[in-house]
This record gives sequence, C-alpha cells and structure tokens, in this order.
Amino acid sequence: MKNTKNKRLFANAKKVIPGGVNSPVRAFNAVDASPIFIEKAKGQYLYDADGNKYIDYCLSWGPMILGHANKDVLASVKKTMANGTSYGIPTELETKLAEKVVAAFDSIDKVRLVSSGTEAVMTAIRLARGTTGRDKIVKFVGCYHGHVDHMLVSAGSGLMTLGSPSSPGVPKDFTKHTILVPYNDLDALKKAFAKYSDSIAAVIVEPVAGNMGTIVPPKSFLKGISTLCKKNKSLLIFDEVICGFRLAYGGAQTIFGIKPDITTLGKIIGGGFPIGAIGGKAKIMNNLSPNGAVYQAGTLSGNPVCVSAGLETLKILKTNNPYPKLEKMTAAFCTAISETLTSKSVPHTINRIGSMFTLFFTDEPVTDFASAMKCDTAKYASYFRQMLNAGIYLPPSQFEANFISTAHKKTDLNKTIAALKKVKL
Ligand code: KE4
Repeated sequence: MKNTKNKRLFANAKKVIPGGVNSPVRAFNAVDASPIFIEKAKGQYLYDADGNKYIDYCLSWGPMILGHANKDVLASVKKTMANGTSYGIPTELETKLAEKVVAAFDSIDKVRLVSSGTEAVMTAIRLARGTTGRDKIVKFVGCYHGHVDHMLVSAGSGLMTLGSPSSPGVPKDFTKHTILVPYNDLDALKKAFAKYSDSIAAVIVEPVAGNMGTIVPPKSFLKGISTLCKKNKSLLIFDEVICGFRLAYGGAQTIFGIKPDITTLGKIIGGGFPIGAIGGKAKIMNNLSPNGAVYQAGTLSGNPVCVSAGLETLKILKTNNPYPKLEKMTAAFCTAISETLTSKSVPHTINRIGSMFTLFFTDEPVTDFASAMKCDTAKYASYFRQMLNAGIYLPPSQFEANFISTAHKKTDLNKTIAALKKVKL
C-alpha cells in the first residue's frame, strides 16, 4: 500500500495536534503503525489520502451501522441544514428523537440529549448521585465509559478496590468514590455492597463489554447486578453507548431482558454526528434541571443536524430490521475467520454478539480484563498491519470491537477471509 501522503499528513498533524490525532487510539500506537488519513467513505468502504480503499470493520467505533454516507441520512441532514444548523432553542426534532428512544426501550420514559457518550455518562452518574444522595459508584475493571475524571480509574490489587486515577491530571480525591470490581464477578460485587452498601449511588456496566474487546457476559451476571442494586437501593446504569441500537433496536437490555434505572446512549443515535443521551424512568429523569436540581446543560445538546441524522438512522433500522441478517452474516463470518486461523494453527478465540465481535489472539476464553490482558498484542498488531496492507481496516487495538454494517456484502467478507489466509502469524 502506498503510504507517502498519509505519512506527510501525519507529520503535519503532529505539528499542531497533540500526537497528530483528536483521539488517542487513532494514532495506531497499539498496532505499531503510522495512521492512515481518510479522504472519503461510502458504504462499507474507506478511501485514504494515498488512494487506498479499505473494507471498514471499525465503522467510526460503532456509529456507522448503515455504512458511511448513507444517502437517506445525508438527505435528511441536508434538508435540516438548509434551515440552519444550531439555534440553542428547542426544536420538534429533539422531541421526535426522544420519542423514538422511549418507544425502543421499556426502561426509558424520558431522554436528555447531549453531545458525546462521555457527557452522557458524566450526566448519568451525577443524576444517580443526586437522586440517591449517595456518593460511591461501582464500575467494572476493563469497562470504558468515556474520559470523565472519576471513570479514569485503574484497578489496584485484590478483587475489589477503591480506584486510583489512571491518568495524570485526575486528583486522587476525584476517584475515591469509585469502586472497581472485576467484570463477570458477582461475588466481588457482593463484597463491595457488603462493605459500602448504603453509600453506593449506582453500578455502571457495559452490558456487553466492547472496550476490553467484546465480552458477552452470561445473563446471570447482569441479573445479579440488577438484584444487588435493587436490594441496596442503588441505581443500575447500563452504558449502551456501543450496544444501543447495535445489538438490537432496543439494545442489550432488550436481548437480556433486564431493565436498568438509567441508560446511556451515543454513537448510532447520532448517525455519525456528535451525540449522547441519558434515558430512564420519569421519576429519576425529572431530577435533571430545569425540572429538578441536578444540573446539566449543553450548547449543542439536541442539535437539529445531529438529531436529523439520528432520526433517519433509527427510522431505517426500525423499518428494515436488519438485525437478523446482521446476526447471520456476522456469525458466518466469524466461523470462517476461526476456521481459517485453526487451519493455520493460530491460537485464538472469538467473542461475538450480533454484528459486534472481537478476534482475540489467545487460546483461553476471554471473560474479563485479566483474561483479555493475556492476549498476544504483538500478534494482533502484525495481523492488523498485514490486513491493512490487504485493504482491510480493523480496529487499531486488540481491545476494541469489530462491527459489520448493512452495507457489507458477502463478497467483502470473502475478500477479507482471502486476505486472512495470506497473513503470516
Ligand atoms: P464518546 O465520549 O467517545 O462519544 O463515548 C465514550 C464512551 C462511553 N461508553 C462506551 C461504552 C464507549 O465505548 C465509549 C467510547 N468508545 C470508544 C471506542 N471503544 C471511542 C473511541 C475513541 O475513544 O476514540
């Protein structure tokens, strides 16, 4: 693959942007490569500055479930933009998007729109603390909920620890109320409740983890969290920023049949535009300002352009119900990936749910952060680079999820398997 212009653009970017990127993972450090710079994208394809074409399995980290530059989404955005792009004044469009989310999630009566998943999580946690009058938050090791200070915590030793900051710039005091528990470990969660029960405002969880790579927990894990929260009058927050409208039209909670108290959303509901959302029952959501005292605000919250893209995306998902086909296509694809690697005697495991999956280079099951960390990340990096050279764009980290869109065709998957057969691992 020609890479000269990509390299020049990266060198220029690094002069004026920290690390040359606006989000760290895009720098390709985890895969020991120099990033590509995209000039355009259409459907399942990306086209970089050197004219290389790629089949895209990262899909902007999840939002592009309909593929890039979907003609109906663009038409809807163009129509809205002709009337202006931001008013900072309510529009009916926001009500319509909230109505679609309410209709999709039994656990949601009301929705507040914001501009990113991080902002949604930040708001959800403040809302949980304001609603319960409690300070502690339980999160699971390996789950990522955006870069809000009190979620940037790293696990200490031991099964259940009070988080310590995982980033400079986060004062210890900001994480002293964050309790870390291993994912998929209900016993550790029980111990956390036993120790901190009446001070735990909420437990936040990715109902299907996407940030350790994909980890699909047993329903008993999620059910157990819900039971412990109810018993201790703590709130359950499902972070469905990835899962919402990805795994099903009603997200992971619809698949697992569990109703969280608060849900955070993002990515797909913006159709490729900046968005986030917090949803829950009215009795909780009404605590948000201006109804209630829990403050939250945003200049571009509910922006009509972003909302139009989200509305059209959800309309297409509801009308076409692509989920059974995405399930079938992705299942067959993962089987073919596994058969290919088995024929090459490459140790691996694949975790998948619907059109979300991760190929882990390990011979053990990946069920939590500790097992994910046993993966051969050097092998993943080599796999990434070789597949990139073959015109296949994968997430530039072992600890992310791959996605299939409604634009992907069988021929794309076959081309990908053909490229995988040639990879040397
Ligand atoms: P944003 O602030 O990036 O919109 O959303 C934060 C967030 C919250 N919750 C979950 C479960 C998430 O996965 C994310 C962000 N996802 C990452 C990729 N796994 C975004 C990619 C990046 O950081 O560049």
